[in-house]
Amino acid sequence: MADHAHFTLHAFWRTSATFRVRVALNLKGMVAHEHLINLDAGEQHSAAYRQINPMGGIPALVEPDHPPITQSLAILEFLEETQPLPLLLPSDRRGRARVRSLAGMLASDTHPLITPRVKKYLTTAGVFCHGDQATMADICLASVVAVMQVFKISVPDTPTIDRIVAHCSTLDAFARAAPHSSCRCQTRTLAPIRFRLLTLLQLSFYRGSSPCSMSFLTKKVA
Ligand SMILES: N[C@@H](CCC(=O)N[C@@H](CS)C(=O)NCC(=O)O)C(=O)O
Repeated sequence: MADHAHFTLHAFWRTSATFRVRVALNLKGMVAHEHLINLDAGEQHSAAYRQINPMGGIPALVEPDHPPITQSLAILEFLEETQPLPLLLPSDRRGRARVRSLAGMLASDTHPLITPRVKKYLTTAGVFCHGDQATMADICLASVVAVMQVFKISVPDTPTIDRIVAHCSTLDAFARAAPHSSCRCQTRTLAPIRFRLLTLLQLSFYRGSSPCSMSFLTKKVA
């Protein structure tokens, strides 16, 4: 096992971003000393940790005498260059682009709403996310919740999100754009569509098709 124990990984047991780095370290047979940053106790906001990552997010990988590396995907790229085998990126450039695209989608596009600082921000907002009229932030928030409702996915304990979205839905612009209102979908079609969505998302990873395309949602379910 390669000794990279001079690396310190600022980590917390529960987080997906830390998990990504741990798996990469394990696959590459690398060892890093873990330093716990207790997110529940708010240690990510301490002055000492803000020196390491001013954004207050974990993970951060620190190598003595070098600037800390934040952002889990940047850390994975760094580990890939430090210890190339086994490869975490395909050897062809199109394959690399596809894997980076999938990783970005999973780590960036789907990650943020559940992380404490975003959740906290959204639980201290007012009628809207920002100020007293709907902004792009409300449009984006409502869009995520609208699609989650279509697939009957709920996130408990988000009263402010619920309040903002409920308020948005009283506005004509939001109500007319709602999935059920614009496509006149029938509730009974949702279960097989949800199944198809999950299955196709899984299969697309193995077959090389794009999991981002929504066209399959409109196809008739056998
Ligand atoms: N895009 C960053 C996300 C970092 C991040 O938000 N980490 C979460 C834990 S998964 C965190 O530190 N949250 C602390 C907070 O929001 O206060 C990455 O992939 O490293």
